Amino acid sequence: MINIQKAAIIGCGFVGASIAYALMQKGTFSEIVLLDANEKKAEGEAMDISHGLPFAHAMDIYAGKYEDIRDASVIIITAGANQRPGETRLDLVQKNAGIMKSIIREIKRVKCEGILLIVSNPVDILTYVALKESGFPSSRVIGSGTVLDTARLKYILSEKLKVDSRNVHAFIIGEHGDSELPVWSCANIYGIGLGDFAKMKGYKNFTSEMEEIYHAVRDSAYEIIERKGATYYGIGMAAARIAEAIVRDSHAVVPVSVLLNGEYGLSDLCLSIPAIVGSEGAEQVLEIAFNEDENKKLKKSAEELKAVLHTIQ
Ligand code: 6V0
Repeated sequence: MINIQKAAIIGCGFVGASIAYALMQKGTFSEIVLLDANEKKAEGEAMDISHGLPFAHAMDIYAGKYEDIRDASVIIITAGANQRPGETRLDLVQKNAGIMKSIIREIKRVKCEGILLIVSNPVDILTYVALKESGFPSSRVIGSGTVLDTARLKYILSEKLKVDSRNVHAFIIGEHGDSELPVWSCANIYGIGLGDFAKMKGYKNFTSEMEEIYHAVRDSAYEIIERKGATYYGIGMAAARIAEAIVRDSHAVVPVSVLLNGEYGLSDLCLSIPAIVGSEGAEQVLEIAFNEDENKKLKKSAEELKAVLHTIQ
């Protein structure tokens, strides 16, 4: 039996702890189980986050074992090694794919029936690995994908246009990484086309700004890592948003990483496309009429991901 009010977070480093903290503040769940290969770390995070409860919502946050997560409705996986000096990106893929497989084997051993939300990088590759290893239906295995990149796009657009970021409707698709792309053809501010809104704000031509904004979004992680070594607050809120859509069955449209099955002429890989997310996970992958340039760039992003997928043992 699934307990819809219960979440599990596997991997309690910077990212796992930030997701737990965001979920605690939002009061999304009544029970959160933290798991880490380093048990003391999970215990310490559970203690520290619990001390914020008197200022938030009543719930139970504790360090546990796989047996404790059997009935969790959402299992968020952030475990993974970080790149070490001298290590290539492909080395990291092999290492994190190995970690992901071992975690999924444990999840299967205890017969979890919840939705898997993959956050570890490279997220599209690891979502595919988790899907294949688990044998779960594709709706039950989703990656955080470009939900964070989309938030970055909305934020940067809102700063440029001096408008509330919640009024900005724009999204990023494809790989969560260098080949991702913005879907400018769908971008609008409160229903007003991006170009028209930019004109209202005094821009004669917004095209060069758009290119600059895309680069700022794509390179955000590099810029943050250069300054503070890791990124975790933004993804904390992004993952909490996805978990909230599942637990509240809100049918939210979010650009999560999902298995493609012929949509956009692509199949047998996971990448980000806006999907409807509710208690069943990714209920529907939306087939949107992107323009020719966007379709071309999406195909290129898929090709790059496929090339990496072929290297996984
Ligand atoms: P971190 O702070 O090193 O934490 C990783 C944690 O995983 C550590 O506490 C480890 O002990 C734990 N761990 C390792 N192996 C296992 C295992 N087999 N079982 C349980 N726990 C294990 O890294 P950080 O939290 O900064 O990042 C975690 C992952 O998130 C990395 O792969 C990042 O690249 C990725 N991010 C993904 C983002 C996204 O948008 N999808 C954004 C930021 C980071």
